[in-house]
Amino acid sequence: MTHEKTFIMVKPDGVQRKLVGEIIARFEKRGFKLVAMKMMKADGPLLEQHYGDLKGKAFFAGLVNFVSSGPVVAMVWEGKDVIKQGRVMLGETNPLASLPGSIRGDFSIDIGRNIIHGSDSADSAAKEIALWFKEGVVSWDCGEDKYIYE
Ligand code: D4T
Repeated sequence: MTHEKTFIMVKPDGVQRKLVGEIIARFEKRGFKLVAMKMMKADGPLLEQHYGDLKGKAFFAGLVNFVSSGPVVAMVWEGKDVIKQGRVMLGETNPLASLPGSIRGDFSIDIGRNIIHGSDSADSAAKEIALWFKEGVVSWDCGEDKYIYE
């Protein structure tokens, strides 16, 4: 199914380190299609919803505090198996366990500065896209699709 969608967010560390273009380029070059994007400051209530499953973890307050500390770039990417493939492209949550070639493995070291978020399941992708893009996403035909999908 080539219309699967995932939510990807470049966190404040990725924005400050000017990795937005690099990250977009990796998803584009792979063949995935960008269907929504915005730069914004995420406030506490939004992040508490987004990271709701992590309430109660020792790092939760620090996580919300850091991700709300500066602009993030929120995106929705579309394509076959994009949820799982996106997670592979990101690498492991702990950058030190991430292989070179992955985004975290190439650009980060500490877990609390792992520069990017990606949905981990179809259920969380649907919830996160609805939460961050209440206005919806853009549906468009990419002329290259016939050279990406057989
Ligand atoms: P995200 O959600 O950012 O893509 O991360 P993961 O899905 O890979 O991992 P997660 O939900 O377990 O963690 C969310 C976020 O919290 C930070 N974190 C995590 C942290 O600062 N300290 C920690 O010990 C852990 C486990 C990093 C990612």
